[in-house]
Amino acid sequence: MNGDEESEVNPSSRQAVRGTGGGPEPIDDYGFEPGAVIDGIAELGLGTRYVGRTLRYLGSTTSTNAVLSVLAAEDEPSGTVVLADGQTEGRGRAGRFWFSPPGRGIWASVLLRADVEAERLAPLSVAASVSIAEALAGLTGLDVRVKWPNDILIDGRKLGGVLVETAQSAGERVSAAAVGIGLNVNLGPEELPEELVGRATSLGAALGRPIARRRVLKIVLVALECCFDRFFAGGIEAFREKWRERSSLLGRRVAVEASGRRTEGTVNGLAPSGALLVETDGGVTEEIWHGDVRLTRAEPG
Ligand code: BT5
Repeated sequence: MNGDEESEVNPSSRQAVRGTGGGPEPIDDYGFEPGAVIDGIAELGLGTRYVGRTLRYLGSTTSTNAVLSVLAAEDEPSGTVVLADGQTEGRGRAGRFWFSPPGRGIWASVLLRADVEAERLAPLSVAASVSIAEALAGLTGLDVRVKWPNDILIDGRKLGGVLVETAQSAGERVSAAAVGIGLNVNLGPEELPEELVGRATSLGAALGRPIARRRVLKIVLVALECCFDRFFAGGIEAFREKWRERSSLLGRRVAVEASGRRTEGTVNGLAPSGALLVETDGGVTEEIWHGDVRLTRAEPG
């Protein structure tokens, strides 16, 4: 497949469903057979060293992170990608659901073999969300932002999220992780479940036209390999500058709820550890390690 073809949505003759504009649109097909094991580097022209060398394409599955965790116990190499057309039990952090209908987004997980302390791995979701946001902004020209720790946003609405889960560990050290990526690509506002209406968006909705998942997948996988290399060489430090540029929270008033505790204040940066820095009204800067961050009021002006 050449570059020109990749810039178009790859239509499937199998079925037609509603697209971003609400009218009938062909489903955006990756062009892989369900169950296929592909050399993604050759097939997608990734130019990566290990991410995507083995790409396992599943039609519908429960959760690509769950599938990858099982594969991690076997001989699967680092960089293996499990990609689904749709998920029935897509998950977010803390057991939350991840809406992943067939044909509408990138639902994928990458196996990362490492030998690293769990604490050092924790900010990888921050690094991955920044890297993906940058790549998507470069591809589409859209103002793609990040929200600590793992959200990818456009216009304050959630476009995607990253879920890093330990797949194998011994004591405090992690030897394999599943890096899950969920990105809404051609998901129309009318297709959203009620609780996501007004809170979620997609690339297609923001662009006003469909965009090929295959093309988005390619840049996401390239960005992730680059992210992993930089993260293991320089930690989250290597991403702090980019985080500041892309953050939707910097300088904003927020409330953070974590473990029954509420912190309110103004976000003033990302700590060298990857924690969110929030300056409270008492002038104390607190490091936030976990939790959900909410904007508390509109900024003046
Ligand atoms: C995340 O969790 O944002 C991480 C999402 C990771 C999903 C990928 S898909 C491939 C891989 N396999 C999996 O099973 N998971 C990963 P969190 O920050 O906890 O956000 C979850 C919240 O986002 C939910 O409670 C909803 O409010 C919202 N949400 C669910 N589906 C969404 C969607 N498609 N678009 C935007 N928001 C969504």
